[in-house]
Amino acid sequence: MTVKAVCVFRSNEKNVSGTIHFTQENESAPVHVKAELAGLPAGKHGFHVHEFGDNTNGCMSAGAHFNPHGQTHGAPDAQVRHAGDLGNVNATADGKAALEITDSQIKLIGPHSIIGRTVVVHEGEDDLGLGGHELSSSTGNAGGRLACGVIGITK
Ligand SMILES: [Cu+2]
Ligand SMILES: [Zn+2]
Repeated sequence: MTVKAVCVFRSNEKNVSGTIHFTQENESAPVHVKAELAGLPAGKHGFHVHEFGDNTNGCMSAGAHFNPHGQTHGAPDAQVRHAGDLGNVNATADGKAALEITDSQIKLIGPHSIIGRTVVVHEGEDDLGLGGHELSSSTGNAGGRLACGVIGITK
């Protein structure tokens, strides 16, 4: 049975807004991700699923990248990556970013479901683990957290 989820970035001090839709048709199918964001500085911004659905202290309470398999950080198309590593969104000069991907590591069904976790968009570009910075292998050195929202189930 198809499972659908949605994440909304609510109004925040940075005025970043957006909606991300996730769809998984069955337990072995990849997840379709469609994001439309606005209010971003032009350029690339790290885009990840983080571990917790906790925004008590803003986006910081979401914890680290969702990493149920104990891997190092990587690109969405890399063999070795955190499950939550969705790469970057790329904002145009008007501040809008659209992303539509299919991903085989995030799940909406089963023990490693991302439902109830948080999507974070970062200030800087995710170097996909290749930047040579000490943070490259944990966060992609993507900088602070611009906006976030909890992933919830929908119909
Ligand atoms: Cu992140
Ligand atoms: Zn990561």
